[in-house]
Amino acid sequence: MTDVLANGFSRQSAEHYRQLGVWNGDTHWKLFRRTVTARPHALAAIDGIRSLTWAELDAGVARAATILAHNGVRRGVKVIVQLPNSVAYLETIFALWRLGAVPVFALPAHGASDVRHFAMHAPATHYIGTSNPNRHLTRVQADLARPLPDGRTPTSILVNERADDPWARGTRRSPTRDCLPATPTPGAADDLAFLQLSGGTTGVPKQIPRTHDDYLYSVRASIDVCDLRADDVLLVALPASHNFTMSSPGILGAVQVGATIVFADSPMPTDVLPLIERHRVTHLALVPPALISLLNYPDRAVHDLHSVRTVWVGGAKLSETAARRVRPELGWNLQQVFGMAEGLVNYTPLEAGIEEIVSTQGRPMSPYDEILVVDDDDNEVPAGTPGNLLTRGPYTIRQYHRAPEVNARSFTGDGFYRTGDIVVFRDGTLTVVGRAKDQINRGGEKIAPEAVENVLLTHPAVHDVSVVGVPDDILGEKTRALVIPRENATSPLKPAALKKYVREQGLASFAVPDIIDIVEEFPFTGVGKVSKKDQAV
Ligand code: AMP
Ligand code: DBH
Repeated sequence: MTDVLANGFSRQSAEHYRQLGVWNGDTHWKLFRRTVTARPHALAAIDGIRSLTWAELDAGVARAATILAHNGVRRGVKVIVQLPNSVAYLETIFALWRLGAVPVFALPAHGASDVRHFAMHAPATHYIGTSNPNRHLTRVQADLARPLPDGRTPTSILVNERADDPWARGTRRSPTRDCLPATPTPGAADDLAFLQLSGGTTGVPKQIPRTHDDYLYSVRASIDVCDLRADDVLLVALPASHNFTMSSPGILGAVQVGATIVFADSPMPTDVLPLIERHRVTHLALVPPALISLLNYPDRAVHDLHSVRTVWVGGAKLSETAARRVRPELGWNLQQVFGMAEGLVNYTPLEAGIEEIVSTQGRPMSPYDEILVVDDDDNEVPAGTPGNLLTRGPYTIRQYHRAPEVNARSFTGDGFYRTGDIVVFRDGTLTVVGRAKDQINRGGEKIAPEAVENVLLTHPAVHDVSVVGVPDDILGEKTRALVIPRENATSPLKPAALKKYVREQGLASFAVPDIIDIVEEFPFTGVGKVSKKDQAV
């Protein structure tokens, strides 16, 4: 037994949170089974194809576990999950937890080089993807069929999430009678439950190790501040495996209380509005651009949206102007959510006054969240003064997965996570005023400029590049790349061709620069460093 858990907590601090009762020994598998037992005939999950009760979902999970076990998935094995929003996604993750395996979450938008990196770094032995890939995912799956740099080739298991029986056929071995999984083999509460993704500030996304204990506490705390109940209906419109969608209070919150989960293909009004009306949706989570699209959608009044009680908006900063429109124009409660896959989640309370709701990013959801706002020398600043947000608590990781160098700069000696956000902390509320980390927030999708720069630099006609975020009315930020061509390049560089090149190198689709400008030189700061600030205007 090691002295440090997968999430970086010492045995001693784990014991502390256990004694406080915030870590209560629950696991994702127990959570699921409790609801199946309590509400077998209630509606559990709906997508464009299927509609399942909890008992039916449980049967689907058992079936999925059988197939996965037959393909070598067992306790402790790490498995990349890259599936579209669907009931099959739920079956997959709970089947993995039933087997004690560890999901490694990827978004459908992640590209081949991201997914190969996840497979190397986790390391993952299996990949579960869709058997209905678009062009982008076809590429991901083809690239994963080539051996990784360490010589391994992960086993691909493709699921047809658009079929009545997603587990019927696919490129996998079918089970025989003698390989039915025996009793479930879920892990312990302080085991690694999954690896979640961070937008990351360096080259490639970092992997975030969360345990059952720490994550499920965050789900319970979310439910308390969001008042989610058994007869509620949650619309999942953002990618299912995003931390916001999973846990704030998200899919797992719905499982915890036994609410119904409805999957949408996308957060666009044309997908979301009919589903709200048809399924009497009570709650949904959106990133700011999706909320703005909904507010500005001309045909909104055609749909009956009265069933919605609350919309959660987070992932990137919501403008006060848009926030103010929610109640009068949609008639919904707004809860701003400022969260991070590393842990800390803040909500504006449902009962807060309107000014707090529209102009802050909320309050830490747990009384055990510790907040420090410091200057660049780690000295605390007076309340109300902007500073760097550091945080520690029962559900904020104390280390990234297998990344000692990143850990050294991302955490303080006493275990506080350096969020990279610049905030004002006043009367218990946090307002996000900026960002210290080198990261672009494109409507909630986090992009590491360095990763995009590294890809552009491999182009034979590129001399140098600099990637920054530029303000955008809808997304908050877009990406702009300044590219200096090589002097001896044979043909002139074209922005469209460079975009295509980036796409082909396997970066996530949201990381392809929105704007590429070919320039002769970059703007420089007084001391001769490339000025990213001057570029961003
Ligand atoms: P990640 O670490 O990739 O999960 O991304 C979390 C980051 O997203 C936070 O550290 C913030 O920079 C940003 N973020 C999330 N929610 C909000 C919000 N409501 N307002 C402003 N920024 C946000
Ligand atoms: O952006 C995020 O990562 C995020 C936003 C809202 C998050 O992880 C969360 C809520 O839990």
